[in-house]
Amino acid sequence: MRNILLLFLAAAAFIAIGPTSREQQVDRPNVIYIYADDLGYGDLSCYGATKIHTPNIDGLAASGIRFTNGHSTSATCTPSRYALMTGKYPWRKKGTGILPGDAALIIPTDKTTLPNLFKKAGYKTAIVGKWHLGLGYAVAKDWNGEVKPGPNEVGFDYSFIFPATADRVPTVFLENHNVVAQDVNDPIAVDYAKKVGNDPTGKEHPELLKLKSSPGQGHDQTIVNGIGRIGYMSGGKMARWVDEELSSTFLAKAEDFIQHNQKQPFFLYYALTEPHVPRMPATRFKGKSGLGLRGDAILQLDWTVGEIVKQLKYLGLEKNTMIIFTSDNGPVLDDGYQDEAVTKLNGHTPAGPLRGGKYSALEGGTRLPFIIKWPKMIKPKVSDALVSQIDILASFSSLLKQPIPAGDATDSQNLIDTFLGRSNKGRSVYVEQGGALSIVKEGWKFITPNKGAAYDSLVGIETGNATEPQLYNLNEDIGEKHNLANKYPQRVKELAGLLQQMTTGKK
Ligand code: NG6
Ligand code: CA
Repeated sequence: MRNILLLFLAAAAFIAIGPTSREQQVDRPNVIYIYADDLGYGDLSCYGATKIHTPNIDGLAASGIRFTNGHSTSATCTPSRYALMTGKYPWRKKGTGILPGDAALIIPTDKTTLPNLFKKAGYKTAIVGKWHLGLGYAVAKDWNGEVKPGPNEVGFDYSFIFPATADRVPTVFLENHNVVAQDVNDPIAVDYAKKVGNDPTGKEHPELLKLKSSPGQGHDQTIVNGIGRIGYMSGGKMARWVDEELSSTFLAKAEDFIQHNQKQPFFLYYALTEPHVPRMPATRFKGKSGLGLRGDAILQLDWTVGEIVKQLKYLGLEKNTMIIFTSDNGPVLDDGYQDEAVTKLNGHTPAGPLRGGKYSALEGGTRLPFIIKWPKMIKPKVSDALVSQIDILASFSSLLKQPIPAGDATDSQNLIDTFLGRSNKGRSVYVEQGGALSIVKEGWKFITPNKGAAYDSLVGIETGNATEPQLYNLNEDIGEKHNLANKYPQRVKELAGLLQQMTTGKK
């Protein structure tokens, strides 16, 4: 009887998943989206860096497509990630700026998101790494119970994250809904307005710091692992991360997920923290680059990518796994800590030929390394098409044949042929968000006039702000050196009008 039952179950399983699933496995790649944090256009040797060598990421570029005009939507983290997840421009929605570590979730749980699109297509989905899109329903929440909604509610089957940035409290990991290694006898409290508990702060006790904060930038509240953070926390002594172990912890979790899901299509959103501040790589990388801790963190990032590729090869998954490698915003040297990024720069140019960097409306803010490798389908090449992370959602909707309901992901364009190298046509119109909004149309870029300072002296970056209109011909002037607004007033008018129409719906 038992044998008959087993036979019946096996037959039923074959009918249910047999041929279709095999076909799907051939068609459908595993997808690993590797997101660096604050990595600039000029930070990799495959993008022209000569003072630092990144052989593993160069390897992705050599066997895949290296985009020279690939973008995030924004020059900071939260909005870029919001766009990637939702397929909507972040500037359309209030509250999508850089979030504190105790913010509520800003991604809708009832709309199409990148992970739930994959899930609908039968993929196993996971996020490992930095989240920075808020958790729970409100700022006030209990970090000692289940913290939700969060990544699991927006489409990730599995999540292993830290909540915000490496420089913000709480400095803990969450695995699905719970803080890892929490202790009922040492509950965690978090506050961004006032001090909680008795932990020393960087402001009161600078002598306890192993990494000094930069004057005038903050990062001098609760000290964790010898580093002053933004925000106050108490408790959770066992749960607090050690910065030097962040990267290897995420790597181990990513490898576990790949290992466990090797027999079915999976989507892994692997959001690394390098080279965001505080740059505190594993001890074995310290001093290795000669460019200070920022360079060392980039070497750690490159090594990590190499480990993932190695694992895919070992499991026989390399051929049918698509790796997308990019960054959430442009580079910054002094982002709050005196870590020698400035003093040991040694001629390295983190933004390459671009002007500006993180926070900036200039190209350095959103034009980033952007590489896609999928050995089975993609032939190596360099593509100059204008592509954005916001287009990943609609492009996978097309590849996986999962239609997007009306009203969702409305800013995302299907560029799957461009992402797979079958076409060189990118977007014709694109909006970039630095402090000010810019619009690019067919290689011409207009930056909205505004009153902000032209130079942010705290971080040492040109912001792109100017009271007069700016117009650049990016096809000939990638470094935005020649403002052509006076020469082409008609073009300025056209682009300003188009941007206004896109942002306000009015002509
Ligand atoms: C800024 C922080 C900076 C960094 C950034 C977020 C100050 C003065 N600076 O506000 O250190 O944390 O936010 O970076 O607080 S991002 O890559 O996540 O957008
Ligand atoms: Ca970032």
